[in-house]
Amino acid sequence: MVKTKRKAAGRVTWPRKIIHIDMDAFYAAIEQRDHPDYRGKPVVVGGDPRNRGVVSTASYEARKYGIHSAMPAATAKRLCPQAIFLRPRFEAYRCASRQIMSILRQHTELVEPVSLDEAYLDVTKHKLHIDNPVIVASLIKQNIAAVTHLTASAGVAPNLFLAKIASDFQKPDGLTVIPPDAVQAFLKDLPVRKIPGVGPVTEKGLLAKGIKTCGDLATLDSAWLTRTFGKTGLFLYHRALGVDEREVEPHTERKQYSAEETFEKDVLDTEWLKSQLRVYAEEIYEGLKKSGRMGNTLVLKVKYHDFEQITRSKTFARRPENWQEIYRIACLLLETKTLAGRKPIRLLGVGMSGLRPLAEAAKVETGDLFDGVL
Ligand code: TTP
Ligand code: MG
Repeated sequence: MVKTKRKAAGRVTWPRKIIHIDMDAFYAAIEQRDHPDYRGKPVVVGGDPRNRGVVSTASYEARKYGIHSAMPAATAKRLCPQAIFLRPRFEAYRCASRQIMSILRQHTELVEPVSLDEAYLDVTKHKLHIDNPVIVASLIKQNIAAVTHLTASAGVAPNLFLAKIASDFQKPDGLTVIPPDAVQAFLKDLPVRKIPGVGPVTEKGLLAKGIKTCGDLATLDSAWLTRTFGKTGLFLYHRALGVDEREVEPHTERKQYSAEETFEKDVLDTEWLKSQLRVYAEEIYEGLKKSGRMGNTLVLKVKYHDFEQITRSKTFARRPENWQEIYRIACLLLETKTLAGRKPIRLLGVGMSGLRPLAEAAKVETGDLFDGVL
């Protein structure tokens, strides 16, 4: 079904040739590269396990003990006391990231970096006229290994979401191809949770209706899915059929990072709105940290039931060091600068602007931003 050899691209016609590259255990792999003593050992990069630090990532040796990103570092220490615990060195990670992105641009200008260690490429028209995208992906992996001494996993598919699933399929050092003629077979047994964007809550809603796989989703009526799950229903239906029309968008780094949602019903309950702010705050904090940046201004966006839209912002004295700080300021703005609780709200969002590389922010502002935080 999923082919990993070059012949996979064979004679099939590719409507688009998309590659997703994702580095393996990125921060931890760089630490092992730069400190030969750490190779082959469990390495955990993140905050201080003695404080309230959180794991940024763990080497594959450490993952065997159940350690993973976003876990409290103290829990990681309990699971594997002998692991090597390190604070992040963002400058080293950004340097490797720049090398990787420049290798990708040797193949096409259509490169969309998603975070420091992840990017999409559209190689439908390859710069050096290499037709077979599997050969391109394999060359990229070799180039990255030669220049950075790090391993990457690659996914090759006819669209972005399939390429992303593919790159994750055989980590580490994987190369997974989903040729156009294998898409349906690949999706048939794929658990819904594997669709990027489907988190635990959506998964639970789908499982409650007996929908386990993309194959299950594809047999359903799209109108029923839309009625039952709103906009998400249609999104899921398309993904289950292997449809993803998004283009690879080469961009400079985003100026703002945000999360927002239009609710199915207008909401008056302030406590419920605050529970949404908590979700956005966590998402924004983790997302920004993953991209190696942090903002200094929080923007709260509210659209009332009558479509009147307002934004309220607040600049932090120093960049937030955890999601709770973002959450606290968002709640403050909601409670003091909007009509929440008095006028029904149909859309709520939080954004961060004034984005800066984390290492730079740390140097400039506190000198020790990461202690006990990441
Ligand atoms: P990922 O690509 O999600 O993870 P990874 O590269 O460490 O491991 P793999 O891809 O092999 O599963 O994230 C890239 C880097 O982003 C990661 O090395 C550290 C950072 N990161 C965080 O700081 N916090 C997080 O919650 C996550 C998921 C990643
Ligand atoms: Mg990675």
